[in-house]
Amino acid sequence: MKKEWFYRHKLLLTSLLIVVVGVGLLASCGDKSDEAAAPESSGATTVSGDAAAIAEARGLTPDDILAAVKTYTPSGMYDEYVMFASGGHSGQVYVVGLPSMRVIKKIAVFTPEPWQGYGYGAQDSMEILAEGNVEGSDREITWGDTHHPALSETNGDYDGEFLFINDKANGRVAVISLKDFETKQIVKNPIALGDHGGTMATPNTEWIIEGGQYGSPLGWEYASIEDYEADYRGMITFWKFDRESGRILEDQSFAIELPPYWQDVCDSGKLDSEGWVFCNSFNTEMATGGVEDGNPPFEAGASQQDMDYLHIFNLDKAVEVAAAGKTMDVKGFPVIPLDTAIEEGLLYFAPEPKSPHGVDVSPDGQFVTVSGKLDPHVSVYSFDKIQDTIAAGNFEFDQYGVPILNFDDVLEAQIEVGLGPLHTQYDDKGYAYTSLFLEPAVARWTLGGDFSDLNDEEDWTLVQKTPVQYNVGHIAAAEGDTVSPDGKYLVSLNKWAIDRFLNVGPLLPQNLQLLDISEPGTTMPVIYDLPLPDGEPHYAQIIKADKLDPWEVYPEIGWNPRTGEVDENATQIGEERIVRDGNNVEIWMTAVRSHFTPERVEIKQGDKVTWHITNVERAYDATHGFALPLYNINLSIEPGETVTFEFEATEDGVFSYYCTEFCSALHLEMTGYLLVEPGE
Ligand code: CUK
Ligand code: CUA
Repeated sequence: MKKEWFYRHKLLLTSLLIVVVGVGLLASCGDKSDEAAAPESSGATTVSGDAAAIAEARGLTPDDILAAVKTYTPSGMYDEYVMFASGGHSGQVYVVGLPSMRVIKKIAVFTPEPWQGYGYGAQDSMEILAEGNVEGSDREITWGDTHHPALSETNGDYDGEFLFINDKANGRVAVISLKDFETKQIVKNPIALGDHGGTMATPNTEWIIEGGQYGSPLGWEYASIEDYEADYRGMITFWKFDRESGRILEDQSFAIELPPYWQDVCDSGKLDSEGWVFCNSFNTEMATGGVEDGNPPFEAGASQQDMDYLHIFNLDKAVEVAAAGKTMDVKGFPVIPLDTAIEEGLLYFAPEPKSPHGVDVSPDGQFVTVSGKLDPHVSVYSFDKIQDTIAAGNFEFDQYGVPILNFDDVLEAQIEVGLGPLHTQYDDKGYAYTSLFLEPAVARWTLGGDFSDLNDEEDWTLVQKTPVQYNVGHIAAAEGDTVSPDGKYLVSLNKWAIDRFLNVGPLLPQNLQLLDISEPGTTMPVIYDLPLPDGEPHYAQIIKADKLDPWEVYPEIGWNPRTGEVDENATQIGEERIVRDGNNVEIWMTAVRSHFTPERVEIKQGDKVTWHITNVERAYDATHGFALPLYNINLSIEPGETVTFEFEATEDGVFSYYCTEFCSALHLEMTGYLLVEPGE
């Protein structure tokens, strides 16, 4: 059957290959950014029949070949886009090139990671991880559940400087510098143990949004679940970000107390709606579980009502109210009380159908798209209508006194897109895209308003669906959260992968599928499958690669990546030394191909050791590792970097330390002895 088909299409295949290669050759003669310098063509000029034969042998269709041509990235050619995908409960972030879908890096964030020497002795990483522990608790938290990466923005466009990400499990937010793709800071939310509506950045990254999820007493003090409505609360936190220091300023941040509905995903307003923030909620029923006591289970109890509440925040005003000190203190953190938020006009609700999940502001800031998991429509709210309705002051109120805007007054359109709509993205052609978890598919529909002029299609109409494999959560479009999306590519972050890859046992990878959305109309093919062998990547953001400008090596020898300056213990060649002061031993070491200096460190059991290593290399990619057995020390020292680690020499014996990166032909000789003489 397949064979027959092939012969019928052989001519088409061959001509397609010839066209494709011809185009490729033309492109390779054309302008190419110096960054994307590819190796010279090897001189082959025609496609022999071999390519068609290979395609036949592999059972490839013309569409497959087209997909390959769109994504195949020869050795040395660079990708056009970079995707930052959450690593879910791996507590990390993945860096993926588009369109090749090659995984380029992972970034350790909430979880120790040995390759990067993150959390295995290196003081800077130990301190960052420790920042994420809960104050007043001696428990160490060594993982996180990352959901929503947010690139820093300038005037609503990704600027390539910083990345933020939340930890849903423990209510934390991390700051990553895109100069070295390393985590610089973790802040623990003092008033909540979990979060979900984070992270999102405001259009100039003044504020990082962290919305809550499961209701709990603020500060998680014990309160009986029977007193849920009285004692449990929701929250949203606004973290002040300081671009110059590259840090969240905890003492300039604040939260707003909310009713104990389960706040879900949030998005920042932009352009027209800049200064406003939108979050979904579900379980406005305030179900408290207890199926074992005869209560409705959560999945039913939290889905009884037809409507939940879109939360609409006036952030600009909230900042003023917080600055005026109209806050209460929860665990040392300023929280605007719910009553104050209502009085000051910081918080409004709009009904939203039905168990909503995604909320996404359109590129012009004019529309807010909400998807109800149990409703086949997306509901699109107009920001202007929201403003008019607020100004008219015609409200109902929920049981906590929060003003509720009339649904029909603020709704712009409802589009039936399919089953289980979750998240929406936008492109440059006036389309919106919504993931359909249950179908599973990605739906393309026309966004009305200013965008509709670009299309022949009707406003607010479903145009097409592309099936994906399988159940899709978020989707991410190129520059899709900015004021000027690029279109071109969309990645479907699928939760189920069942028959897409070889069987690797009961735990499967996630399937990230690349869709080509460059053609208007009804074409939107899947062109690549990336199995991601790690925690579930909930959301991703995709930035044009040329907006990133990371360092190749650290700016100066002795750089401390945490402080962003030369470390006081930076050690140049010739300055290496071991200094003893009582039973404190301090070591200043250098690493360069292919030796550590010193190569022998002799100490006594019980000594307190402080050890600094400076990689004095200036060559790109000349990273050295440092591994010390039994003491659980493992470092990655990038060119120019100074790393410090400390330990107490409780164990005597002979310990070979060695470099873990195969850095030169004599890498195996890059080693040394730590000799710990037994104490009395
Ligand atoms: S969430 Cu996981 S698919 Cu945390 Cu944004 Cu929707
Ligand atoms: Cu340095 Cu191997």
